[in-house]
Amino acid sequence: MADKIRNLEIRGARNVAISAVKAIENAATHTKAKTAEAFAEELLQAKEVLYAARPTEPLMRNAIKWVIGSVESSQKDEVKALVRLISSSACEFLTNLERSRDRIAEVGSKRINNGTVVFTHCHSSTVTHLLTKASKGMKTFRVICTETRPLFQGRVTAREMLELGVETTLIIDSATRCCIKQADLVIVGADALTAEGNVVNKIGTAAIALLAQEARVPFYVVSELLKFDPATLCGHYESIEERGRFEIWRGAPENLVIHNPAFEVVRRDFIHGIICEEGIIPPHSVYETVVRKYPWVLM
Ligand code: RI2
Repeated sequence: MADKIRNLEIRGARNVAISAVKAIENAATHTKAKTAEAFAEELLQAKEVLYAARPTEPLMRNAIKWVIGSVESSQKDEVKALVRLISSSACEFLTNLERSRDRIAEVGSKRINNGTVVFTHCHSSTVTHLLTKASKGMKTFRVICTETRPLFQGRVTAREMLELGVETTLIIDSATRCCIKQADLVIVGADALTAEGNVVNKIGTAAIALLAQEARVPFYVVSELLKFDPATLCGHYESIEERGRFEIWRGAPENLVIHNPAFEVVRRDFIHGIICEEGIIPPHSVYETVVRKYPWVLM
């Protein structure tokens, strides 16, 4: 599973977290450990392998923390009982994640009316879930999506929108400035939320936020609160994954330096609101909302 996450067979913060939870559950179910200590050690190893798969994935880390935490805080010492505990906390986590996504769609789809033009970037399953909800609510709106170089995840969004019957326009990333004026709002996903209320998302998002501000188009981020990275509270920067040069130019001259960051930080000043399971909140209140809703994330 870690390999599939690393080579992007599984991608999108949510899908990555779901797969990691399933991998932990699978590892637990197939354990050969005879003692609780040996079982805990196996879980720790699985956690480290998954953590190392992609660095900018706080939702995955929080998910694993929740699932493994059930064993760490348990008094049980029979391995079979601990395996059952992993399965039930994995199931609980996935159910709550699904609920959060539905709640985000319910709240966010109210911002879309007949005739609204939505601008989006990359492919976020949370964004497309929201747009699906709006479309099934019989709203007729239009979507503009960027192709999102170098891996063109915007094409995935475009296909999904067309399948829904939504009028969709695909643009090259560098056409953002000339097209964003047509939009009524920008909605993008998130890979990480930081303690300062900044958002980390696919490379290109910060430029879109700047251009949205210039064009006076409201810029919204949809995100489960569990994308909050508690390490940012302690002064750490969210680490930004650097991807391989071949994604940009296969066969490039060897002495050419190619820089390929997968994500970047969008400063909270550019964000009108974070659409999360607690409603639409200002970015600077992300920390307080996480503390209230998920205190265990900070422990
Ligand atoms: P959901 C993606 O990154 C995009 O940056 C997207 O906005 C974000 O994950 C969140 O996606 P990548 O994994 O969790 O494709 O909303 O590099 O699906």
